[in-house]
Amino acid sequence: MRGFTTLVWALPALVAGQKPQYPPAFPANPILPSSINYAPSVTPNVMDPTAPNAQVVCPGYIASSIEETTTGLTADLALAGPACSAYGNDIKDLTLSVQYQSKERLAVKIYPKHLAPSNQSLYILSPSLTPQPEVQYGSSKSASDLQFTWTNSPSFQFRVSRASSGDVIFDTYGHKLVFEDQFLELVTDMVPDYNIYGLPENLRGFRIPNNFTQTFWNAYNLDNDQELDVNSHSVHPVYLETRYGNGSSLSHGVYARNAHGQEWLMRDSSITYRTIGGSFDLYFLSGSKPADVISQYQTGIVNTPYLPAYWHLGFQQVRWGYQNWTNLQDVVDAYAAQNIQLEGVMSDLDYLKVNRDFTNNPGHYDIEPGKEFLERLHANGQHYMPILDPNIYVPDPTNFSDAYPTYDRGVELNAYIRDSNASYYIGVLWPGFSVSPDFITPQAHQFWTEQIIAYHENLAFDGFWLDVNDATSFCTGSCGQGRIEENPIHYPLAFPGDANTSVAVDYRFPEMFNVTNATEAASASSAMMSQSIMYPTPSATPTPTVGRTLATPGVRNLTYPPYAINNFLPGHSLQKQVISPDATHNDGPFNSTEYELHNLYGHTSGNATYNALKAVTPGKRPFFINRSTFSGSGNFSGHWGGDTNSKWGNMYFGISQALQFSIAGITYFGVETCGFNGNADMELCTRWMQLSAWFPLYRNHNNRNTIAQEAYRWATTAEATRRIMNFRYSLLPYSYTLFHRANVAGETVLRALAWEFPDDASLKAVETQFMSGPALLVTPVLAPLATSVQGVFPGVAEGTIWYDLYTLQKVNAAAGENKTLDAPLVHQPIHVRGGYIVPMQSAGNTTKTSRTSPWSLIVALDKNGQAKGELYLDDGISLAPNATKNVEFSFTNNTVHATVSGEYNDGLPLANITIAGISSHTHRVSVSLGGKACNSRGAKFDHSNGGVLSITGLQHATSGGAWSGDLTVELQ
Ligand code: MIG
Repeated sequence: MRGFTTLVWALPALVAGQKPQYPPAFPANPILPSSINYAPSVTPNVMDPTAPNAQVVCPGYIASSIEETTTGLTADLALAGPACSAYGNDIKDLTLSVQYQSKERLAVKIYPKHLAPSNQSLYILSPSLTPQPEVQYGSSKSASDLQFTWTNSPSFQFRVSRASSGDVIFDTYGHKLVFEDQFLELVTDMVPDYNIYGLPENLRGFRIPNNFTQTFWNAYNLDNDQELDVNSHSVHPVYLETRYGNGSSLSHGVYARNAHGQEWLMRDSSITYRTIGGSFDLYFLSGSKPADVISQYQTGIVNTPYLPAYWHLGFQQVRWGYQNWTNLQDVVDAYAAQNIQLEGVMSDLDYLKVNRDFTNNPGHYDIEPGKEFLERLHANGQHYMPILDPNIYVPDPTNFSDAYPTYDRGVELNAYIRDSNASYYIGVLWPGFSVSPDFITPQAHQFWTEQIIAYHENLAFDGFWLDVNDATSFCTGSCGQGRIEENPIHYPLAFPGDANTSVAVDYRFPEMFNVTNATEAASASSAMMSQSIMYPTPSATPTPTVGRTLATPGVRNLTYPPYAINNFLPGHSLQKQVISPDATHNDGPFNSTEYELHNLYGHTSGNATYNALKAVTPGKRPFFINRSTFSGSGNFSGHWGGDTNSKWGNMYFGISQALQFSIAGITYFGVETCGFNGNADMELCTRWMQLSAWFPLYRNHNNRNTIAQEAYRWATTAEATRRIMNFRYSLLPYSYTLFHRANVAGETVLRALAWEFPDDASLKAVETQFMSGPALLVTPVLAPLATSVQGVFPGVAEGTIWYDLYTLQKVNAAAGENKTLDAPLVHQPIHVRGGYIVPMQSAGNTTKTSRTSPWSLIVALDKNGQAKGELYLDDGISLAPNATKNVEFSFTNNTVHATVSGEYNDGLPLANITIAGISSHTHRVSVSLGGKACNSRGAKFDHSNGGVLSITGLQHATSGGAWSGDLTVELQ
């Protein structure tokens, strides 16, 4: 038994009733020295007061040979003076192309005029990597909402403005254009106190501050993955800007299609956009409401989010440290025993043999018992999704028993990324020295698909979550070169849960635990102290600092480019903890390097995984969530919000993170409920289970070295979870319809208050409340020790009525009032907006059984006594369903109308209609379906709950299927 388990047991009250979580068997591999992970430090440019200012030292460009057409213009741009070589080699001749691509979209591209085919990939981001929209048929300058103007004095500058009002939305006048091989810069003036949103991924507030530097370089920090305000796992260079005035607002969007390392410097009156390569490939979207901008970005540029399968909307449990199938079965059984819905369980690395892809950990996760486990799970309508890492273990060639056919197959296909010496790039990840499939090549896709299909033949898993495609490596450079005989090597960092290390047990608890559980908190902190004394963290050996590198004519410095972005990892180097930027791809003459493609590794590996999963179950929608994403990833993947901490603040920022990703078109998003690192306590976990119940991806995930936090671990958490899941599962028809709207029209599932009520400037920074679709307002409790919460009720000044979803009683709130709402621990305030009809089915224990319940409607009346809503139905699993159904609901003249189109019929009756905000005293209804009168015998009416009319027992009238034809229910 590992020594640290005694420390766990030093916290008796915390672990009462819990099974110990042992780390998985890991052979006593040699441990790599931590020096293998050192990379020289750099000083980020934004912290270097001596760094040259390109706006001062560079000459700018002059435009000539302008050619205008009806859809735009082209011009030559020539460097307007001697090269400045600020942070690279100036490109002397550029091409400008302006395209009025559609009424709402204007594209401005600036790229080198003379491009040798062999270095094309350095500058032009191929449309095969992420969508690049073209001019739409019928577009023209005269029909555009946007206008492009430019000048040559004193050098080339441009503006984008709104045609109707002349408002300038992007303005480089007064600033120079800088275009070097390793540095591009563009500055736009901004209005005072500008409101911009988006630019994921970054854990920060919803409205981006006007003094903020956003660095984009995908990275993963094992020690503190969820640091605020820094670069993270994804890159989406898109923002939404809203300008308020005179009781209304106008919004527009800007997308900069460039995947290089980059920085956006938000300053008081300007934004400076800098990249370390590529070209300017800018898209301006005219809005003019936030929802329009988001939809224009998704439908017009990156493609809309995929439609999840119905079951993806159920709740998922995972933790790092589930030892074996029995352990997973126990979790499944415990959820069932506690009567809490569980749609799926996931495995972390534990299921793999020494962390090698497509294997099974012998004695723990053997295939035969796995098959039995999966059969039981599937029979219950539940699912199993293991983790997958995109790195392949390199076996020790001198040790026959270390053979790993998966690796050999990749070699045969030439499927791996290379180092600059043409051999494979060998980094370090969980299994030891490993290579990485080169997902920009067809052979890597073939390799991946073959492996995934073969693995699925052994074990009928239901999807993947793809991790560490940031692309992580725990050493600097191709460190395994010449050393693979040492494999399987143990990577150089302390692994959470590794015995005899400072991270064997994570003793951290959420804030206020010391107040609510003082004795245990004291025992945890003394245990933490003794662990850190016993196993001190080795102090980092200081690394030399590389001074600012200078531009070298004709050569790019891939690992230490002259402009240093503020990568948050220790030392800031671009080589830190990732596949090094000088690694090379197998794309023939292009010789692409990771320098250009780093931020796309998650996107391309994700795409390969999604396609492989489609091949595994042809015609069905794969379950796939991706750790690292880029613009366009939402079309095939979901995303989890990283290794968040069990802290109240982390839970809080998850809301903003979800809204950021909604802008970016990654709809299937969720965070690690109850927190990943550190220990959750009952209260935090309860509030977090409530909050995440609104996030599309609803999963509870936990690190290896912390106490268990499944929703059934604490009685109060279990009770609160049952209550909120009852809503989540009853509302599945409503949320699935939202997903359908996202898929067909780029609408979002989660919405900021500012998007639903765009003219109310007081909502511009609200990040403590949000909406699920247009009808539901969520006011989560985000602080410890609270029994109430404050929230606003938007639109009240214009007559919007809100109803408490639990009681359907009208909220009595004044315009702008920050109203205090009761929120005891098991309760989360939810409100429904007058004017909306919400279709529901009562919750079963899985999404599948929920789908067999009779229908019910909540009709929440607006100030005119009216409401509307919609419902989309299909089989919930097919990529191209052979039948669908759309139902449009309305309530007018005391009648519910449901107008249907499409052939899908679930045969389920409509049982209940609950109308909120009604005064009439009905005792009879007349129902007609498909034009025929129905017998409504059995209907019951209840007016006893003031202003609410409950009609129950309607099922007899619509027994052949409520939506089998147009339906009317008239109150009489
Ligand atoms: O190297 O698999 O975000 O969910 O549990 C990365 C172990 C480690 C990071 C993932 C997390 C997962 C963990 N992984």
